[in-house]
Amino acid sequence: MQELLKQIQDHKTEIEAFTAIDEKAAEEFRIKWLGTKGLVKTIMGEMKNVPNEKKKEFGQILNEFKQFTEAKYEELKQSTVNGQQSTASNIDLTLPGDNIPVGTRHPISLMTNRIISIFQRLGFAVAEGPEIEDDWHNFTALNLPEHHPARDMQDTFYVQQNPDWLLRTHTSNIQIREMQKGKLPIRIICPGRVYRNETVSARSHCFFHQVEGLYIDENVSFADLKQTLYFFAKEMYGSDVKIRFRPSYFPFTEPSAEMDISCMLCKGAGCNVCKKTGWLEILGSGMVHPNVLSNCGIDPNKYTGFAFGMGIERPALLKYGINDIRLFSENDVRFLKQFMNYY
Ligand code: 2NM
Repeated sequence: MQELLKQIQDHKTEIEAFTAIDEKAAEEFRIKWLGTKGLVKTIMGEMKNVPNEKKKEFGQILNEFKQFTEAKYEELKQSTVNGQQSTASNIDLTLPGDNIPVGTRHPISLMTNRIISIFQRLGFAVAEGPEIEDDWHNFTALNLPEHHPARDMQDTFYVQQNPDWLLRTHTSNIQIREMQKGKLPIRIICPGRVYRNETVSARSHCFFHQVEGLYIDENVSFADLKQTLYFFAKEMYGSDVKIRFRPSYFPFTEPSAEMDISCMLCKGAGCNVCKKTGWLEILGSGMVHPNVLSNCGIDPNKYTGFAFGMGIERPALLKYGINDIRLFSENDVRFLKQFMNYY
């Protein structure tokens, strides 16, 4: 009889210490102890060996053990509801949850991501590069003559300790670095922050954001440029938008063109935003100048390519109805949180 009492005590110790991490573990507990071949049944079967005068006493002990095991199982079941373990079975699961605030994407990131994903669908890959750049990658390689006004201290931020270094004035340095790697064809889209020494106002800032693109292969033509940018504009601004190309000039492309879309506010009738022209300028583009290709070690007789560039701030102002470019860099949460659920 002592042996039976000890066995029950050992079982209780084991049961007491048991914890279940999920519903499956709780079910395993039930099968082991309370199942039809479980240990509670087995130990109940010991009653037949108990002498008659002890039967009442042992009956009580065994009953109490059974109830103890059943109570433990109920507790395990409760603490593993929905497949999760709660540390205490007295947690009130009906209480409202903690409010954990979610961040919002910056409107400049939203705009950049939209542009990138359109070009990714055409097979362009995202490339990035340094914001602190040397004069050669920012200007010389791009066919900018020695005395071009962009190189002026007035327009560009130079690093004081070393005037060969500057803050990039466009993201073209990424394309230059990519071309230098010599792996062709190239089809890249290059987002990033750029810097120009301008007076900060509601309309312009000393840093802003750009997306540029580059496509180089054999037989890339101006028709490819037009059709790619045409597709982009329709995806970005809607299929009913009108598009026009105007001849332009950049030192790094020849020929060069700027692309306009019909003003989305007045639908071409003329308003303040489009300065009564009915058109909005959205990007610059052109066939990469042969000098730029050879500066980067690419044979301009074998390869041709087109490039384009656009600012992010202006379209973002238009799309989201913002009237001051400085809001983009002030990190005022009252401004930023308005872009909750935007894409
Ligand atoms: C623009 C307009 C036209 C451009 C050219 C190049 C490079 F590196 F391939 F020569 N990158 N970006 C380019 C051409 C940029 O922005 C208005």
